[in-house]
Amino acid sequence: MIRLFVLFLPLVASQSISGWVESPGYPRGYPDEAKFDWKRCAPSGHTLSLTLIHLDMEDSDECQNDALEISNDEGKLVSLCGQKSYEELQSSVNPSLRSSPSGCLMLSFHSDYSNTQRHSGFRAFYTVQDVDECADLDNRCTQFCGNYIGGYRCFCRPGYYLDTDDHTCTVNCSVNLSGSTLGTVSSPGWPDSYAEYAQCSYTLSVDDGLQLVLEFTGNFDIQEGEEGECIDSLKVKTPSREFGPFCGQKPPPSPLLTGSHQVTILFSTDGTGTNTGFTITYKTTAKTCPSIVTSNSSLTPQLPQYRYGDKVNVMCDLGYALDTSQVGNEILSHKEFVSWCQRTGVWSPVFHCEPVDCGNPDVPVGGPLQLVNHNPSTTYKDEIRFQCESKYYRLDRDEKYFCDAEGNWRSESGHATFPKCETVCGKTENEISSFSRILGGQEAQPGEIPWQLWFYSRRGGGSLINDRWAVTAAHVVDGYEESTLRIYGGLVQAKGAYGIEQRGVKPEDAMKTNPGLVVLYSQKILIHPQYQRGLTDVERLNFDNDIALIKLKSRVNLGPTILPICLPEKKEGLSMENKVGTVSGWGLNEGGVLSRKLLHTNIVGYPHSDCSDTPTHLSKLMKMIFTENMFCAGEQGHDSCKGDSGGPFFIPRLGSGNKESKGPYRLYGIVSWGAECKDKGYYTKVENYLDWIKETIEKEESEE
Ligand SMILES: *[C@@H]1O[C@H](CO)[C@@H](O)[C@H](O)[C@H]1NC(C)=O
Ligand SMILES: *[C@@H]1O[C@H](CO)[C@@H](O)[C@H](O)[C@H]1NC(C)=O
Ligand SMILES: *[C@@H]1O[C@H](CO)[C@@H](O)[C@H](O)[C@H]1NC(C)=O
Ligand SMILES: [Ca+2]
Ligand SMILES: [Ca+2]
Ligand SMILES: [Ca+2]
Repeated sequence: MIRLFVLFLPLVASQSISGWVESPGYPRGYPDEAKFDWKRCAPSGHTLSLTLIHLDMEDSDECQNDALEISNDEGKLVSLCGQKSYEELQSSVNPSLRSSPSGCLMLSFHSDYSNTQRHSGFRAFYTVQDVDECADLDNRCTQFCGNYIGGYRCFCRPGYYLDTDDHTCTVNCSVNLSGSTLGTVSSPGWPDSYAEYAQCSYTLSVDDGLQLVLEFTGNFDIQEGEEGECIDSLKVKTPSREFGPFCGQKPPPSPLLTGSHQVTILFSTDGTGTNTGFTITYKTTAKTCPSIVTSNSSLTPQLPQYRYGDKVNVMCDLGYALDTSQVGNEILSHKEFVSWCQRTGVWSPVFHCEPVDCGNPDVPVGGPLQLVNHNPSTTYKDEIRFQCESKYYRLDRDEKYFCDAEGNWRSESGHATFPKCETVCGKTENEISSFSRILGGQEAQPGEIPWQLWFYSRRGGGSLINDRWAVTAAHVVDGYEESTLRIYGGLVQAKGAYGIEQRGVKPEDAMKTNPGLVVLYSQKILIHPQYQRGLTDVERLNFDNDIALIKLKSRVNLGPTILPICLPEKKEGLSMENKVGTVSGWGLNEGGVLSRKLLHTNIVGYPHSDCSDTPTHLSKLMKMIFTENMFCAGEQGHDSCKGDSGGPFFIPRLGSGNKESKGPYRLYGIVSWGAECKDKGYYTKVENYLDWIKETIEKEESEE
């Protein structure tokens, strides 16, 4: 038979846990200039205490000479000298000589150089004691506390278990009720007050075609704060929703249709209160589909509940449409699709209604029309505005456009087409008051007649009528329909043009030294179809319809020296008799030479009777035919002449066009022909060609 002998060793083997400590030489007396330090620490869960049983040292003020100092981890406890009896020590000193739990005590003794008499010193007994953690009301055990030597332990009442923090007593209230379709769930302890520090989780899970329905039966009483906040709380969670937290005395709306076949009931409590909790009866019912299939749409038919197998038409709301990338047989139109309620309570198929997008407005590239905001947002109800690139244009309609529900931009007043930038016509940048004619004319100032054009190669004039078109007389360009004509604008001194035409200066260079000069090129020349083309001067007896349109190669960059003139507003069948206007050009002047400067003069329309057929400039025997498409005008010594052909006759006379009542300048005549350059010239009556001009331009631009 084997016997086991067990040897119990002290807990702290290296240092004994009780014993004596005394001054050097005790009890015979301590020497001068002695120094003695001592330190002991308590094992964990213990304190160390010291009991002085004898003290006999030299006495001095504040123990300056010889002293015994005792301290713990928190600081000095006492500083001693002189004599004290055991009773004195027990009552006033010893109770304080204690370390903190698991802390240390330090003792320091020293003597100075002399003693008047012999002193025996001190003697003390040290020992360790268990800490009674349970005596501390702040011990963290939520139910019972048990002290033992070197530690403590929390205990729980029956039915509770100690949580992993070793202090909290809690209950096992989490249940997995998966598969159960009918039953009850109650707070732990029901119908008595529920457990403290509970974290209950009840898991319910049924077939995915069913939804769980919760009914709160019996009392409902969950601790609530004064502000209505939940101190303890009940929550019901499904994968997609959360109900609660619930608390107080009023049960949640019952029955609670969770819409889900998976539900977790969560109940959590704190350490206070005596409330009784809840009891829930759970059961199941078939799942229903939500009354919304997708946002921004409506359903037909409208039912209070949709069940498995129900079919609905889903129609996107106004301003929303199905994304065109979505495909499926169920899509009925760009706004509508069919969906079915599935057994699992979801709709299928589901397409999404997106806000209608009008896209970036299609503003013609390179034109004067611009968006005020270059990067607009372009979905349903978004707004855009237009502007023109410069002050030389004006919007024909200045209104806001909105993206409508069909994805089109539409104006406030319902227009589907964007506005146009029309050239501002018949206005000069600086109206110069002084003025005077060609024959008997005055020189024009830069920018004074900014619509005046000059065809050097044809020795003729023209007028700019918008940023792309000019008019001239048909006879000026007859035979040149196939050529690209160089046309000068912004010219008052001919030298810029002469440099280009006669000395081979490059147009770019000429423009650098003549800042107002603009060089344009014709793209297409359109002579009036009823003009008799290809006749020689000798053959010609008829200048009827002496008008041509010139389409320029590119948009004119309008500026102070090149601006268009307006056309007459409408055909009024006006007699030009006594109408005063200005004619301008580069024609022969009084000296019979071509002018090097742009000249202008004011003339007056003659009565019709004075304009009748008149001898040609070639022969007094042959008469030029006068037609309704002409008028004649002049003044003694003031007339247009050879070389002025194609140039403008405009009303009001120069210098008065910017005055509100008179302006803008309008092109009433085109210099056409005359017998002699004296006092009467013949002009094409522009008023008669307004329709032809409009239709021709529209036709040409629509073909671009
Ligand atoms: C409660 O649960 C804990 C941890 O899940 C377990 O350790 C303990 O034994 C249980 N107690 C009871 C009474 O069921
Ligand atoms: C509950 O039990 C079911 C089986 O009965 C299991 O599949 C499921 O994972 C469990 N849920 C939880 C939360 O423990
Ligand atoms: C469209 O649906 C979204 C998301 O549901 C919502 O925020 C928005 O208000 C809806 N728009 C309209 C016009 O109803
Ligand atoms: Ca001394
Ligand atoms: Ca203890
Ligand atoms: Ca509570």
